[in-house]
Amino acid sequence: MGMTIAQKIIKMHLVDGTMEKGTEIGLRMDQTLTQDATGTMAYLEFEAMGVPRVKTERSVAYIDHNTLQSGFENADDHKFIASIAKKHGIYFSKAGNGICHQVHLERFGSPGKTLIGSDSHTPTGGGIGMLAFGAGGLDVAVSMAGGAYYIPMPKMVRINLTGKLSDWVSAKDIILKVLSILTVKGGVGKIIEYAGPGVKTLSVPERATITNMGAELGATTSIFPSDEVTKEFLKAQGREADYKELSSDSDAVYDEEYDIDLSALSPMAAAPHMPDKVKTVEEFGAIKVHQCCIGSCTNSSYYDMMKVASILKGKKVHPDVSLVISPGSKQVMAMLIQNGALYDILSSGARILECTCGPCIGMGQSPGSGEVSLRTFNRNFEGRSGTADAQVYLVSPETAAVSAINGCFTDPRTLGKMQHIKMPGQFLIDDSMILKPAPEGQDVEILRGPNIKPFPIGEPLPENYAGATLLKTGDNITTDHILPAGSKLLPYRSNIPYYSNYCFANVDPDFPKRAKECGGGIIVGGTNYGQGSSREHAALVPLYLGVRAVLAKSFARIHSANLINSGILPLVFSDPSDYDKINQGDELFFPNLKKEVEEGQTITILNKTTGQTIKAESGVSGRQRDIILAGGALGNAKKQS
Ligand code: MIC
Ligand code: SF4
Repeated sequence: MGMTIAQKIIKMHLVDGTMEKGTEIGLRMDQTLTQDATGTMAYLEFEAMGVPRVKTERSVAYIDHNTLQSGFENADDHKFIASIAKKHGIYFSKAGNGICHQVHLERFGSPGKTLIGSDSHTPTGGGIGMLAFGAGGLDVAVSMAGGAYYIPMPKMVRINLTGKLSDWVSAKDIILKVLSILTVKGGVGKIIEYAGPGVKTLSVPERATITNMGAELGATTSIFPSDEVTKEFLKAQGREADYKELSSDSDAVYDEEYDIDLSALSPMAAAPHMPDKVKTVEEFGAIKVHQCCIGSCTNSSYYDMMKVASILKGKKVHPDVSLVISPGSKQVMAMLIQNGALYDILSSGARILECTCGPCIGMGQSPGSGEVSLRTFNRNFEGRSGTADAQVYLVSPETAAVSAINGCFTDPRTLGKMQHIKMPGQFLIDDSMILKPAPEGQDVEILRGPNIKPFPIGEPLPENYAGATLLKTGDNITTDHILPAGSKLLPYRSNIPYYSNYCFANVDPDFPKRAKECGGGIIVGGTNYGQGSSREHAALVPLYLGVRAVLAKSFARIHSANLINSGILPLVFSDPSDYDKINQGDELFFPNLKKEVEEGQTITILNKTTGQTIKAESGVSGRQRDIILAGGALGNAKKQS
């Protein structure tokens, strides 16, 4: 039987298990990446493993999320990461060099290779034919140490692209269309593969926009074939030697197939506060706009910026709009300066930010109260911008730029004829902000600032457990709900005790106090609990506050793995309607917890407040069972050593 692209890469990297749908497989990771907001924790965990040198082909540490350095905390954390990188064989991309996913695509991404990153948008690498996964820091640390990365063998989905995008319709509109079909839960447990004659009409950055937002589908990852377009991109980056052709076999079997005719698409937008609340820009009408932000790992490539510059050239931003633009990398910025496009952008009245995540993760540029912000980013979760009642829409760079000029939501097709942007035959290559590690064996001092506090380690699973329902949430709770980021909190990613004061801050600010008073307990959630980012802090902080289990209708993949790694048990209601049998504050009792987990049985839960019985499944693999029983992955590793 023929194979899909993903199956071929999986087969070449399989070190544990068999490629049977739903069963756990272990994959060798060729490359790893970290960013600063998750990196400190990942490297602390790597240090705890006692491995002197990374065992991957290439590992890179990026500083791109919090570069404000508004206090000593970040500056110190960045020094810690730099010194760890130097010592252990990791390349270090300095603050200002660009957003991890954009730089990785430009300088390191390689078709057919596996990549794991402590950031949920690592699947951006799928645009260049990599099998790239977002994961918690601990899983990345294990991969750096040479261990396998475990996932349930995913289902295969094929999205068949035909036709060609019309003028003013872009890659962002394709992925928004996919989100409107599959929703934010539709990709869970699946790898999305793009295929068909439409593929060759899309450049590598356009493909990367699409695979980037596969994270918003909840997909395990997304991937494009590697073809002549990929080869040209790599050649223009001076890396033709990294090229490898990749395509699926003609008789490959997919679990689901969808067709999208690119020529039939219109500019799209996702309404507040979910990436799948998609309609066409036209359908939204001329809503007044206060802010437009162009950038993020989704839409900050040279190609995107040139399209924006061509729209802004000779025009002025509307007096009531703030237009902020963050090019994705130093390479992009330098090329815009060199060819004069930055002048066109600047003269329009746009504000230029550093080449970082910036407003995407709430590092400034929070909109005013109730204001409308159009963003080319990938997430518009409530409060993520830093303003609780801001109305954030996700749009393409074209829609953002033209709306910034008009002061209201505008379909870019109203601009008439479009100037076509050509991909450069040669990118400007200057890797001077990527520092090479020290030679093996060289003495390197690790610089550890006072912001780095010890992280919590879970306790082995008790025979039975009694605890209060500390919180009951609805569906689609994001990690931004569980643990907000933004400029005020991002400096404390290495300081779990401090960060814990903000757990569920935008959902129920009393949660941390209540959790401490009750001596810990249980969280009850709806469907897709923990969607969004890969931040393992969304598990480590609840662990610090004494949370022992999360009982939900379903979980997002990365968060569920992070809970297990931390030693918190993710449990799924056997009957989803049992969700109604628990109220916040109810006392729950798990009479045979350890035995039932050990034996892979259904878990019995007694609601002592109402007298009702509830059943739940732990659904963990044998490997995960050992981790849970030991109280988390680090505890388990210690037990084994
Ligand atoms: C995000 O987009 O939410 C982040 C910030 O990049 C996160 C990682 C983090 O929380 O540090 C992600 O996507 O994994
Ligand atoms: Fe950075 Fe935003 Fe991309 Fe996350 S989604 S990596 S915060 S640009």
